[in-house]
Amino acid sequence: MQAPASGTGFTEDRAGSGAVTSPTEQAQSDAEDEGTLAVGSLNMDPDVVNMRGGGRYMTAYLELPDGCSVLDVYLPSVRLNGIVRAETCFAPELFDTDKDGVEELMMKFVKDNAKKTLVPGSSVTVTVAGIMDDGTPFTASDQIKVVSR
Ligand SMILES: [Ca+2]
Ligand SMILES: [Ca+2]
Repeated sequence: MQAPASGTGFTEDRAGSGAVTSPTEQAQSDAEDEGTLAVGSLNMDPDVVNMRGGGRYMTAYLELPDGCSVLDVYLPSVRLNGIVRAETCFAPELFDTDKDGVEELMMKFVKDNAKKTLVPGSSVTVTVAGIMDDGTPFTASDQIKVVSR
């Protein structure tokens, strides 16, 4: 294997960054690295989804870590379980469903579309992910129960 020639610093840096960056260095670079994934927390409502049940929407309450405002979420980028788009017809509304003093953004997903990504089970992971206005990606997951009757 041949070492990268001088002048290919960009490639060299990219190749090395994953292997040699310590957690401390990673944290220090967060401010300037807009690509760092923000892992938030998610509260789905309802907690139990009936595959045959009614209701037009599933509601997701998204909380993001310190330094990220949920109001900066770029809604058209948001997907539930990688597929289902968040409805963009609702004005942003903030709640604090877990009463921890950090506000959550409410998002709605068409239930019939969300069901296509679900299988019955007692602990089914629902992930909501997207990007912020500045390009920072975020993800958050919750567990719900999915029943088939
Ligand atoms: Ca819930
Ligand atoms: Ca909260």
